[in-house]
Amino acid sequence: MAIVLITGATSGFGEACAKKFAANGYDLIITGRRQERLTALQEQLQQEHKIAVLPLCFDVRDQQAVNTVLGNIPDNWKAVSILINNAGLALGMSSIEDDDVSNWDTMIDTNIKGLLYVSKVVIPWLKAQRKGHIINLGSTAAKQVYAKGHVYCATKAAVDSISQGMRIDLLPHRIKVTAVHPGAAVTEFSEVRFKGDKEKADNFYKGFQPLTGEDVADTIYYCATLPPHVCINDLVMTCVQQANAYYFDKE
Ligand code: NDP
Ligand code: 8X3
Repeated sequence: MAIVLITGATSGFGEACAKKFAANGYDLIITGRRQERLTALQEQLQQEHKIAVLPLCFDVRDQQAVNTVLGNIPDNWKAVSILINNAGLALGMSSIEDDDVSNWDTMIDTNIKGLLYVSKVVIPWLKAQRKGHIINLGSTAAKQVYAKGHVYCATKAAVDSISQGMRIDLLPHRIKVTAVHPGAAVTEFSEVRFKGDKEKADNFYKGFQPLTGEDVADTIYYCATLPPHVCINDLVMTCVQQANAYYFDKE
């Protein structure tokens, strides 16, 4: 069966994608920094779906770790069909002059450079097969900037641009590139953004019914299973109470 490599599979969209693709018989490479979650997901999916799962624990910001860990997997696992570049985060929500430089560094290093490091290793594997699909997680924040979103929005705009560039450069190799841009979705995203402040995280989702990880995974699965000659290039999805990155109709 085909192999899907999902970065950031220890929670949220990545975990939901792992479950969706596993339920449909795909073998999986799942990555993240939390080994115990990777092991638990591996055991669960292997048992429930009789598929093969390779868990890889590394930080996408560490280029050497990305190269070593991914580069050293057995050759049969390098026949990846679909790469889902999902690992990412927002940190903080302050006016630009009040924000911490370390938040900016982490977001830029993870959302932009991490995605590039992983792609750099995997693209030759896809090229060798003369087919494949890269699915990058952008955001509505790639399309409009919201107040106090500055650097996070910029990292997702970069994902949008990188996806467009990848699509052009990989066209001769028949590799599809899809950027999926979800709006507000309830995952661990806001808890991470507000550094464990559960009240602030919960408040973010008050007054509207956000997307779920499963909504996004279903959409990614749809994009990934279209006929070989069809590619969705750019897809923006929101819950019904959200019109763009900053405009909501809350109760
Ligand atoms: P979660 O916080 O639930 O999941 C994020 C995942 O990324 C985790 O598995 C985490 O794993 C992984 N990750 C974060 N930093 C690193 C790192 N340095 N190295 C390796 N893995 C890392 O958030 P979501 O599922 O919501 O977010 C997934 C993607 O979707 C992100 O790119 C996010 O920006 C984007 N997005 C989210 C939206 C939302 O409203 N939730 C909307 C639009 C886009 P671990 O901690 O184990 O390393
Ligand atoms: C994540 C969605 O609205 O918090 O990209 O920016 S939002």
